[in-house]
Amino acid sequence: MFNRRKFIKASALSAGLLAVNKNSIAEVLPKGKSGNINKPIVISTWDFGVAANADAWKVLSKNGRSLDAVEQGVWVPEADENNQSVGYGGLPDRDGKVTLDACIMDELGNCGAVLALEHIKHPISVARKVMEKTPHVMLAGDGALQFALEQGFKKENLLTAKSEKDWKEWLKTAKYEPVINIENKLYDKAAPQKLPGNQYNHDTIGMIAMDAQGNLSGACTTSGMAYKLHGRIGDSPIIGAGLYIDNEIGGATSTGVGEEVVRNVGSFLVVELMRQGYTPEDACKEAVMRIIKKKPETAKKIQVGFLAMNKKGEYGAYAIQQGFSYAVCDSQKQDLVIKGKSYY
Ligand code: SD4
Repeated sequence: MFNRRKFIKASALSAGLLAVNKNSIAEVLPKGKSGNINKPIVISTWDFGVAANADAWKVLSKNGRSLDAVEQGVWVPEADENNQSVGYGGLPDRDGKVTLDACIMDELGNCGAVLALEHIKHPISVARKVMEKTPHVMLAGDGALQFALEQGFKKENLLTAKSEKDWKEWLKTAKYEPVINIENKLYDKAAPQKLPGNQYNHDTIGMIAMDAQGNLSGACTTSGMAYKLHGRIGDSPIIGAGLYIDNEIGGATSTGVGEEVVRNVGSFLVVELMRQGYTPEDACKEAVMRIIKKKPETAKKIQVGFLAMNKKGEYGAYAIQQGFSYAVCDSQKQDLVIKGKSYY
């Protein structure tokens, strides 16, 4: 964990000066002063981002690489069987198959993705292998599974008893009605919502980190819309839609109904708006406004949220509907949850 005393002392002494050992945590300065960069830092979508950020921080606080931080961070919800949104325990498609989407991107513009991958608990790590071990960016379905097995990943049953029960309940009506902010409803362990099985529909963790070297990486991983058509792919594994990193400018990720994000190439748009000088929050807001403008009637009924960070370590979010939250972990605070602003 970060040494707070050392940090306070160093910041007070240097009073904004950056003349400290390059690898020292004392280089981490509070944001808000011109020229200062808030790093290392990690942000991620929804309340469940707190636990994911904590594991990412283990890497970042030891001067590790942001790529390792985001991979390890999102392992937490991927492995959590109580999180019916990501990885193991995720809700299945309408045929009862858990199909996972994930992508990862580093500071050099390298990226990898898996689409509709079955039977592998950590799709983000398969996405990273696609990035590092193949000349390709995306692998889908059986091909992605075959590649994962060749890389030594273990084949597992990802459909838990709870998710199977919910799916069977859903089959009784088989209605497809996305519920707004379902991630938080599912995650609220203190007050679990007793939603009928046909209401669990969308879930994702998107994470962006900047390491002590100032390099940005991102990861996005999901079981997608619950009870989707078999083979349906959302925004989450699509570079530019569910995630985009440009190490000169910043990074963005999205959550919510992926179809609307894909239509607007949402995360790429957010990064390009930051390039034009928008703050992270304003860039996310503009991306949301494009979705609303294009399909105002659809937008009233769905949730889409964007989360972004720029090269100064400033961050912000904006969503169509109220209730979108995100988690922040930096040198000042490790378990911050922020309610993002929204249009409605
Ligand atoms: C998808 N964007 O598959 C994902 C789901 C999601 O919050 O993010 N839900 O469309």
